[in-house]
Amino acid sequence: MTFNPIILRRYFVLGTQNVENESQFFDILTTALKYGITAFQYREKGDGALKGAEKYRVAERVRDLTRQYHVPLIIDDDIPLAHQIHADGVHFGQKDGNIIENVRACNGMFVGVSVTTQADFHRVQGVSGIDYIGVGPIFATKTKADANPPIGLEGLRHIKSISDWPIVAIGGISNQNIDDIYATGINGVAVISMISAADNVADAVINWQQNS
Ligand code: TPS
Repeated sequence: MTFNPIILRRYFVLGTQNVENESQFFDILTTALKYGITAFQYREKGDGALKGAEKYRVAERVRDLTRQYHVPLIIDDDIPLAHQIHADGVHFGQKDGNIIENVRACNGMFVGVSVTTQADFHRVQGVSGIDYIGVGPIFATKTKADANPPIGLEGLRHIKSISDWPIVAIGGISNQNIDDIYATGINGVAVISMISAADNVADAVINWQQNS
């Protein structure tokens, strides 16, 4: 799939480790797709994450569901899985191996890379084949155990000022601060807990659509 930055607008990230069980995972994902997320990242990582055949089985169902709703599917840091299930893109962290080799191995799929600091940005600057950067954490997040210190709106504005890549902001984004994020003029917002921990997932996604 050719990359269009419009898909970054409402970018939902989820793995089974973020929720109670697999059935809740698919309930939340289906609701999010139905009410208007524009991209989905399957991120099976951290304590309680599935591996091997189990991860593959869930990923296949995720592929079918995202196709049904015409929403692009991005796989976090798993190139073989992404190829196997014909994902649209792959997302990498700064510690997920060599970015030039990763980009090469993603032939046909688009590529996103996480950036926290200016040093991270300079590490990937000039690498061709990167389609967007995920900038954050913007605010404190409880969802990623090994998260870097938050960079705040100032940090986001700074990376935006030096980057030619489309930007999706992530980390600690909630109803309380999402307007400030969009106001910076970045392409989109990525969230886990704003949706996965909402009392009412449908309302949360509808609200997101109205605020974006
Ligand atoms: C597009 N990342 C940075 S903060 C965070 C994650 C997973 C936790 C967000 O949870 N950019 C993209 N994808 C990624 N996986 C990352 C960065 C890494 P919450 O919204 O609950 O704070």
